[in-house]
Amino acid sequence: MPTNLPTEYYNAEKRYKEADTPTEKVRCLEELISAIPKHKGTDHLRADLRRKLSKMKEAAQTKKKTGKQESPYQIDWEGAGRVVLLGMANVGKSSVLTTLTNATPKVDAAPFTTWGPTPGMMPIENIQVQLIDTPPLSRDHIEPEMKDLIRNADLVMILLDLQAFPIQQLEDSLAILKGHRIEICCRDNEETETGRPPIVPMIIVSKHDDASQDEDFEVFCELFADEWSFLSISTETGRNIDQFKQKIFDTLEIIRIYSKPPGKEPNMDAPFVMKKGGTVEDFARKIHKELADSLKTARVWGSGQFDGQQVSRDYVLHDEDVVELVV
Ligand SMILES: Nc1nc2c(ncn2[C@@H]2O[C@H](COP(=O)(O)OP(=O)(O)O)[C@@H](O)[C@H]2O)c(=O)[nH]1
Ligand SMILES: [Mg+2]
Repeated sequence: MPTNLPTEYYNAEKRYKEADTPTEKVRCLEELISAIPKHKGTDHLRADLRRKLSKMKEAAQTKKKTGKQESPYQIDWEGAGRVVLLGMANVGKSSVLTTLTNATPKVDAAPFTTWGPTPGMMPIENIQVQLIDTPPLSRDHIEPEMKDLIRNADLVMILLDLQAFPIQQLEDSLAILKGHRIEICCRDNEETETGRPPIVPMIIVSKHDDASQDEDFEVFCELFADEWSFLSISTETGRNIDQFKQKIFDTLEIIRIYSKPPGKEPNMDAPFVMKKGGTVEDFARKIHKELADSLKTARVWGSGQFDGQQVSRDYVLHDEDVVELVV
């Protein structure tokens, strides 16, 4: 075992040992491998971990295929990002899903009506984002697969009910997640106990139906103003729903790129979605790996200095750019 491994390696190793499911172990192994500095002294270690990784990937796959009953947590990734809705019972999680997506989970004033996760697709302008409704947070138990779902989400959302002691709910929700070793922090540069990268949730205050509740919301915000920022919504009256969608779009840090075949009009209805900071080369690779290899140059409409500007493969694209790849 080489001795000069960085701290990230040992942190990742700790997470690997604690991982609850094959899927989570795969993720940790990948982190572990990428934390090893590349030189001769680490060749063996890397080869060893790669072997482990490929075995673990198989295990994760087989588990998916042979599980007697397919787990409700095996949800296909769809759309431009995955948002997991968390919160205590009755805070309006299922209402968000029914109002904003095509899904139909049970909405009920009786607590604990949602037992498994339910996905739905929410349109935001011309893209779709996957929302996943989940069972209420419970101090006693959390499914290992639920932990995976939370840790792997693109965005974790905690809902609080403005009409039912939101201060207490925020404190309880955070304490429960911490208790289950899910590292929720209000900033992404915060250190966590396990060394895992922190999850920075979006906190949404629900059931802010009309102006008569403005004061309650303001008081609540003031209490936590140093740490968190909040958006309040109402699925009942539609209040702030557009802002809610916009906030999700912004937090996902994605851009939409339209592909323009040479000599043709771009298809503006079906953008490719990429991470912010993506380049022309990343875009080409998204379409086809070989296209990225044979790419010579590209033309850009939108963020360029002028329409149809010729740019190189490392040009950084912006939201709603139209790109013509030249091979
Ligand atoms: N006034 C009001 N009630 C809401 C709103 N959203 C949900 N509710 C009600 O709150 C209760 C719990 O909602 P539900 O979505 O099932 O909560 P969940 O347990 O977190 O999934 C139901 O009776 C809903 O009708 C809202 O925006 N305003
Ligand atoms: Mg529910």
